[in-house]
Amino acid sequence: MAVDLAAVRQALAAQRIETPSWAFGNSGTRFKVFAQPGVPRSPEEKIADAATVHRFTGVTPTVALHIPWDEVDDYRALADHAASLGVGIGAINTNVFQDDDYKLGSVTNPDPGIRRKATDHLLQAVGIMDATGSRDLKLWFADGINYPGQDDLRSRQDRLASALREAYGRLGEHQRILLEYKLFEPAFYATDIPDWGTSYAHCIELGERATVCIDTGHHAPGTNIEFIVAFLLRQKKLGAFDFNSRFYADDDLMAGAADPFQLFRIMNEIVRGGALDPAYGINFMLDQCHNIEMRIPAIIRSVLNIQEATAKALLVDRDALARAQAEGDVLEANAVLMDAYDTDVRPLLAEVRSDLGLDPDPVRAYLRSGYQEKIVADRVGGRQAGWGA
Ligand code: AOS
Ligand code: ZN
Ligand code: ZN
Repeated sequence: MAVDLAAVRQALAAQRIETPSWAFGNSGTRFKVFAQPGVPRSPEEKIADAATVHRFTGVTPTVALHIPWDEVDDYRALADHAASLGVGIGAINTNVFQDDDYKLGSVTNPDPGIRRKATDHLLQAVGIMDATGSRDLKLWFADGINYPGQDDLRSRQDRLASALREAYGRLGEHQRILLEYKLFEPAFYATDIPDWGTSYAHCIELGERATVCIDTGHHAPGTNIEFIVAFLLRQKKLGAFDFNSRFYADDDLMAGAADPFQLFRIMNEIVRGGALDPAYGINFMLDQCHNIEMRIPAIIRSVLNIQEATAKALLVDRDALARAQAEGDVLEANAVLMDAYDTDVRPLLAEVRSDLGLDPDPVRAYLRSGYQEKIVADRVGGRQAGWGA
């Protein structure tokens, strides 16, 4: 077997996954938000929960913020607070979708005053990155239109390009833009960045520090996401993932819950492209909402699901695969891939965790730890993540 197990263990120990601050707060569908006891009352408490996830997983040392959901007076102090708990501030997510002004769009709005306001928010987010030391400005625009003729599709692209250019121009040398796309919702006729191709084209226009963010829930059913991964890696334009699971649309369920095979195929392309190492620069983030399940163990579970998909991808016998592919041996090539996918990697990951001084079963270790009971007792009057707030 051509797989170097020591190297696999090392790669798994070095893997990094970023947690989203909003996943620690209450969230729901548009029908109901079911409040959970122990919900964080402040950005500081969300960061404490993220630090707890890192304490049990060992691979989640950064937490993404969402502005203004995580607005504070002193961002440097917030970063210091995070550091004191053993984590760092990750991507800064902007919010140009929850204000009445944005009914007809944010940076693509026909009203120049509203475009200015939205663009200023992007610039403000870069200021927050300066204070927190964040590398990534993550942009998702809810912009789009509901009816043919409602606005001019092409002018909206021009307005989008000009706002992006301004934000890009404000970036420091080590900062980047991660540009997310989404097929539909909240706009139902045309979204201004509906697919990876649109995001990719805007990123090319901007320059090398603008890259595409793939949210796994943002595609039409049946989309071959691993193809997008392979293509963008080849073009050096893949910057990040928002991992989550979907059964229907943008469900934001736990990563790896709906289709672990798809997650494996995605991680297989990542490994094939040599892009797993944090030094490569891809930000592997979660973007999830835990509406009915306990949040912290659900986030830990999601991390474990990604680790399992990654371990399987690392176990693919690349030499055997290349040989079968070169010989045109369709069945053997598929069998090599499936052998890796069918491996039970849980014992391997348990060993990796033990070597790192972690409990081999992070979900159970968390549930035993008493942290959940403590936050339930301590935190009274927590607030929602922001959706529907
Ligand atoms: C929205 O559908 C997107 O997935 C964004 O990533 C969004 O910013 C995130 O869900 C938190 O708001
Ligand atoms: Zn997302
Ligand atoms: Zn989404």
